[in-house]
Amino acid sequence: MPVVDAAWEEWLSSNVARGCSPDSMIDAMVQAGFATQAAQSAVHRAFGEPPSASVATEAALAQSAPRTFQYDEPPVASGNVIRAHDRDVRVLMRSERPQVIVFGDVLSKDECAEMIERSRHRLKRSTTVNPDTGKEDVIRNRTSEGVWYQRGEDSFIEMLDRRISSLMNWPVENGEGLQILHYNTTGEYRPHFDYFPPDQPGSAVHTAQGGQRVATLVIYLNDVPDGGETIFPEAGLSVAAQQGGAVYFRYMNGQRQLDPLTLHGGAPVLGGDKWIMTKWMRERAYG
Ligand code: PD2
Ligand code: ZN
Repeated sequence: MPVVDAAWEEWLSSNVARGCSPDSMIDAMVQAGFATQAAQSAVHRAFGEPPSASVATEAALAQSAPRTFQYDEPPVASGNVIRAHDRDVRVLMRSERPQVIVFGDVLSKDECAEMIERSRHRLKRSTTVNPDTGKEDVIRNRTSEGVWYQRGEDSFIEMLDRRISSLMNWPVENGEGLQILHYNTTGEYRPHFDYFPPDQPGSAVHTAQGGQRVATLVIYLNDVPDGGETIFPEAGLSVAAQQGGAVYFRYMNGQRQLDPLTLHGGAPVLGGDKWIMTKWMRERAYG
């Protein structure tokens, strides 16, 4: 459980000295697992402001310390091979904290090629959710192009939706439509959370329908010659893109807590290009 120990005090004073804004520091502490009130209180103190009446003492601070994320059982089946609707999928690696599973053979080579060919002419520059407004912005930290497919758009997409839902063991109705992303050489997706941060005003627009995102499956549609790994910088994990393989990660538990260790990104593509297909699952039926 994060507490404002000597290391955090050092972090607070050096960020104040570097001229960081209080809001950016509070955001960073919340992302590291602190309760918003505890983060606000520590940051205001670091800026030399007197504690407000509502968050006065160290005791109050300790009490408002966040409950750490509780790792409950993920829904994905156990075993080394999982029957996913119409296909046997191999489990290559499992991590418990954060909950990450690497799969092989989620799609065949032909299915990967078919998804790429269908998508090539439909690509549009990718957007990211603006945390303040909830609107989609084209921004620098996501250099890729993408296309969305409606759930069950045709029989091929429907089969993939069913296979993925079966593998993630989460209802097909709770899934967002599949998204295809294409990165050219140098393209990347800087580290981010796939969940909508509850303390950011723009998130409400996105969670109004279907609730929070609970888990992601990123499927690699081609072998990337160099770079382009999916990275989890807080966990020190990196997953290489191999055609037909996939990485699953789960960030919301049964108590609706969110796991900050699932911070992840797409590392820069150093050679060739990279195609992925992503499925995000929600708490409830979506769309
Ligand atoms: O391209 C990836 O590996 C990647 C990494 C992180 C994709 C996403 N996130 C995403 O689409 O959310
Ligand atoms: Zn992501």
